Amino acid sequence: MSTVIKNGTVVTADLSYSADVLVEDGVITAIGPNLTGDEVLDATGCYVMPGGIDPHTHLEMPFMGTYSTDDFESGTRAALSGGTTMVVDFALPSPGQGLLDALQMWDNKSGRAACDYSYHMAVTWWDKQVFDEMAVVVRERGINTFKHFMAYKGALMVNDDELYASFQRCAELGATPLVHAENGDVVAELSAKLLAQGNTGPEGHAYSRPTQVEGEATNRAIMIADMAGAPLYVVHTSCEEAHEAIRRAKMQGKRVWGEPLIQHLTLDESEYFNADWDHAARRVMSPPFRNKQHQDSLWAGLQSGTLSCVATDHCAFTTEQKRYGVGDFTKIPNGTGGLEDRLPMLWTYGVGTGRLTPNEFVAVTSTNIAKILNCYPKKGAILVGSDADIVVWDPEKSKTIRAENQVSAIDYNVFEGKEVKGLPRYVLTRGQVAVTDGALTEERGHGRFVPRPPNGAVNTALSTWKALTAPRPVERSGIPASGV
Ligand code: DUC
Ligand code: ZN
Ligand code: ZN
Ligand code: ZN
Repeated sequence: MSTVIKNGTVVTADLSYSADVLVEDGVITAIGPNLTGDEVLDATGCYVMPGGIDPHTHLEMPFMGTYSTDDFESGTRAALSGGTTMVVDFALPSPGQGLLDALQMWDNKSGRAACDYSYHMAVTWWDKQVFDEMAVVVRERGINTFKHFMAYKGALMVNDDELYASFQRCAELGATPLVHAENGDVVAELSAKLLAQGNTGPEGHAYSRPTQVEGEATNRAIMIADMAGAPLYVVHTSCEEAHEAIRRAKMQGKRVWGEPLIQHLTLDESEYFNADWDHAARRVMSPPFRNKQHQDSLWAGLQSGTLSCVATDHCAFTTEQKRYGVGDFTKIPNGTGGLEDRLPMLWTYGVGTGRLTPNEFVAVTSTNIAKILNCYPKKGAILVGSDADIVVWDPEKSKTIRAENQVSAIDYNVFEGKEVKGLPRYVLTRGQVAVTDGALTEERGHGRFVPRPPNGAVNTALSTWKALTAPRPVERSGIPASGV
């Protein structure tokens, strides 16, 4: 069976042009005028773009005494409904658990995925088993990214010696380290102090994680990656201090990428302060929402290219789960949703306001991350031979975001009431039509794992000084008798 998408404008990261797109057996087989196929999808007035790739989700993740509520089924259905055709989830070993053991747990969950997916492997502790298994993860499982938490002290956090060891191992294996960059020691101190002062409400979460904790950790991670000879991908960059560190590193020729979230781009800290308990707690995530100046910095980063990809960190908890933290903000499960709203929100607030071109939109929602993660042009492209992960985007279609209409399994939406203009007309996942005029027609379990081999192109050492200062014994004529 073949499907042809007719009369649309193909929009990729670098080109816009009129053409039909032919899909056969899940793959794009022709792009050009006057194509025919068994099934015809009308794209008149629409943009034909690579489906979105969300590089940052936590589906059915054990976390803070509970599990995130959207699983691989509801999460990937939510993704497809909003034009996202691939998610990259974090396989998270509990400290002491083997990496391969954790991967098995994730494999047991991901069989229900309706769209394609991949994993980042988290390094939450360090010893020889982790060192050895990292090679298996890269070479046999096709995972070339390792995530490190610099926060969540006493749980997921790794220290600087562990970061340095793991980053070096990534460099050896041709893998890319990722960091959640917040100074977990300072967060723990500030949290304890706030609670002792009687600040127990959700706003305490924001006070406990000022932008400095993120700026410091981002800078530290960049320097450690530099010494280890590894590139670095910084997840959920939310503030100017972190963006500044990334900008500076890029200007120095270091291979560092920053990933703002759609939540940080469009929602601000007033959500914690001018709100009732449930409203504020539902928006507790790490890093927290920031003020308008930080938002402006993130938009400037997307416009200038110093920030590379827009993600969601989709980690959805119900109101009931959020209420575990009544009386102690440190017990509110951290996380917000966004999988189905990322593309419409970024289009509305990015393209609709003139900050981004449609081509830049494709770059930051799909193509850039496909290249960084080394699954381009299978994903992130409209090219002959690419997977037919396609969104037919209607720039005139609009809606008001309402939790009662969402696909996600939770009972609220952090974007409630926002008007979005720009929505999918059709979404194809490896050629299968999963959305028709906004209605889901996806197939449970259609999703396949996307292997990502080591990426020689991006995995070059950051520093040129390393070559000049490689350790070698220095020949000296005189040896002091003792002491100095
Ligand atoms: N931040 C969140 O808000 N949730 C999941 C993990 C994280 O780092
Ligand atoms: Zn994180
Ligand atoms: Zn996350
Ligand atoms: Zn299928």
